[in-house]
Amino acid sequence: MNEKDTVRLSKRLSRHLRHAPEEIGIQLTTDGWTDVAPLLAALRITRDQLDHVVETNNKRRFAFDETGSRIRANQGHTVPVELDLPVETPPATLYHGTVAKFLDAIMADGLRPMSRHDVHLSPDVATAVKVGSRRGKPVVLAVDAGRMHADGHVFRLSANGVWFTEHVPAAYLSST
Ligand code: HQG
Repeated sequence: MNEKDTVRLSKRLSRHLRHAPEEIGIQLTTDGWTDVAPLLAALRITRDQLDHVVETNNKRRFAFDETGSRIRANQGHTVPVELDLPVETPPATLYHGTVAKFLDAIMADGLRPMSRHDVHLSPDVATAVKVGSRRGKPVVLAVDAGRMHADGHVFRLSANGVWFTEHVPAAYLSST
């Protein structure tokens, strides 16, 4: 598969493993898994093609279970799933990439999960710049994760290095 086809398949997988499984007639378990065989049939792809996308994905967006017979998205769902991600102590500072038009609302209400399950935070500025760039000229906010953690906020870490928390009150945010 060339790069373009790989990215296209990655986007189809994200769509169906995070947002719209019913569109291709697959079902997700409560923890987000789906059987590989029906997925291959529904997407009309081979196991080799699926393996290639999972292995080469730049953000490790997908993971197989121990048996290799099930797959799930590591993060980013809008359908209800319980990923049971581990609670972890965050680094002192995390980052959130966004765009200027959201800043007034964010500084009034803090960071909210919007359509996802949690607020997504990045471990470094470069990653946050990429996240913000999806929507326009990126603006990166620093999150005082050390103080949030000390104040009792819970942080979870995905298999691909994205940090999650339920809400970041504006008092923990600053510009970078
Ligand atoms: C903004 C991609 C108004 C928030 C990325 C963001 C990430 C508010 C947008 C992952 C707000 C939500 C998630 C508030 C937050 N008022 N706007 N109170 N609080 N916002 O896409 O973080 O490539 O749901 O700043 O790389 O942009 O899909 O979240 O702009 O890891 O794997 O509301 O998606 O990963 O947008 O991105 P999103 P996000 P993948």
